[in-house]
Amino acid sequence: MSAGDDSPRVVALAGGVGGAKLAHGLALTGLGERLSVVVNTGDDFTLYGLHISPDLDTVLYTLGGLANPETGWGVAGDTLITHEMLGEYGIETWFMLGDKDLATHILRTERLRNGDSLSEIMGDLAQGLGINARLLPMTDDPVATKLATDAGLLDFQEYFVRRRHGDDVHRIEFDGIDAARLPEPVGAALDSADVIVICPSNPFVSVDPILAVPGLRERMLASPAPVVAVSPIIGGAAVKGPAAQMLASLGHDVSAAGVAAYYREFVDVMVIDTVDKNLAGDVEALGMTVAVTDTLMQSDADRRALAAFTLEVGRSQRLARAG
Ligand code: FO1
Repeated sequence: MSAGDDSPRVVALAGGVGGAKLAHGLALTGLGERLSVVVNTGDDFTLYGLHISPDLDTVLYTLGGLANPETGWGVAGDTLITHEMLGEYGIETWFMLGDKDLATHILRTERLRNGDSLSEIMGDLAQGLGINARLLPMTDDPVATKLATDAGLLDFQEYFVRRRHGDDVHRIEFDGIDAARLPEPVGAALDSADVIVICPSNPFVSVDPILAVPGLRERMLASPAPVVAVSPIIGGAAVKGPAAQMLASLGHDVSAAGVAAYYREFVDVMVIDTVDKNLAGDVEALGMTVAVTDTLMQSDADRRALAAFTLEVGRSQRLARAG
């Protein structure tokens, strides 16, 4: 369905399950191809010779209505027959690849080997699943998130999956980021956006890598679009994943206000959950506008409602700017 010309052009920065859920909510508001989702690729890695892009695939499957509802990642109802056979051979199988999921990795790996870009590949996969939104990798160049912990410098999936993100993180690096080029579709989407949404993703390993792509942050700040962020922290805890633990070990306040403080240089409006409405004053004291609503997404209706709220907040911020 192509969106009407009156609907806003939206760029959403997303990574992980929470990010994919709000990106899905934005798509459910009927934005069609006026929604561009810029996705973190710092979690990408090679397994069994296959190029795995966990955050891109989580957004792909979620917008395609295929995502496993329990985990948020992987394909609903997928089987693990190949996974089990690998185990038969004594191969370490701590990273579970479903049989349907493998189709994505096989196709992506073959096309990368043929010289296609990650952007081209993901665009075709999205089209194949009937997705109108544009699925845009933050870069087509290799970037690998690494985490400095007491157990040493860990690759992302080693930290996140194998060690169940149990280690305290003291520093985070994005290997390859200095050479990462900004894809023109990402720059162009930021330039022409009416609103830019920072999805409720992990600030450190989902949002930061995207903003670290040379030129991306500058294009976002130069864009006339207001930047609206949804807090991934509700009531001092992360909905999913290590965001709260990372806020603590990296020295930030473990709250929606702590996330707001972390985002204050580039976010105009901070959307926080109703349970955190007592923090609204703290967020405003940072010089940010605050908006309070229910941000826990437990259904498609929740996703759509939060997306609509976020777009409305962005619209009124844009009107306020216009004066
Ligand atoms: N997360 C896990 O905790 N265990 C897994 O075995 C696992 C497999 C997996 C396969 C494909 C995929 O796209 C994601 C997968 N994830 C798994 C999630 C993944 O580690 C995270 O979604 C991101 O890397 C961080 O958001």
